[in-house]
Amino acid sequence: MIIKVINPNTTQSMTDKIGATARLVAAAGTEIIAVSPRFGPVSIEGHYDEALSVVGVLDEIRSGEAAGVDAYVIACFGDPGLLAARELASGPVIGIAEAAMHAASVLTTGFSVVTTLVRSCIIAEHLTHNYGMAKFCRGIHGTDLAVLDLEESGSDAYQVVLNSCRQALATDRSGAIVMGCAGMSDLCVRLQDELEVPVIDGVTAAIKWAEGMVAIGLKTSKKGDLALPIGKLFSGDLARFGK
Ligand code: 5HY
Repeated sequence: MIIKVINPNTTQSMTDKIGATARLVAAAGTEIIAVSPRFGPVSIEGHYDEALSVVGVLDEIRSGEAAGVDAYVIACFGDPGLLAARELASGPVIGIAEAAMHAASVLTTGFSVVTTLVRSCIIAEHLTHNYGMAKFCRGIHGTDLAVLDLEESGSDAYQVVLNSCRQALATDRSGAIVMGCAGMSDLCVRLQDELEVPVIDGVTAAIKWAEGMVAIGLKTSKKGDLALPIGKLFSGDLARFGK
């Protein structure tokens, strides 16, 4: 099976890291294609960035459908464009926030999210309600690390995230940590060893979930709101997205 992992920001080093993390857990026979859109923001740290990243995500879904991709992972913790992507896709589309929260909810009765900027915490909070995970989410904590700080080798990002995880576990009385950024996917194993609680990365959780659904023949429903988009004219820069 082919799983296309879409990093909605355009930072190739982060896409390469996300791809490497995904390949570490992918089953034999699963081909991982990790991509960034050809256009969009270098990082997503708020509503504006997220809104403008969605067209790039949809462009990658469209080319994936033409290439016979079996499933997709949207590798940004805001799960940008998730429902619109499901309209276009025949196979399952999983968001990393959705996957991480659901995985956490079967491992503990209360988890904490540790993410990047404080200003993007509200996006995660909205998702906990959208996904019915609010009753499991005991707190969302911003480290005020910029997303691209996670790409700086030699930075103190790991220590900042570790300290924030420790504080979250104590303050929230939670039993697990959900990583609130795809750029943190490579920190999980080490954090889990140090914290001795489950530390859940959405990239790996989404890969295993997608693999499982493809393996049992499940596809996105084309009945109702996730049916293929209605063909119509789009103008200007979006003209090529129309019929
Ligand atoms: C992410 N931004 O996973 C989110 C994290 C965040 O560019 N990749 C990004 O801060 O919302």
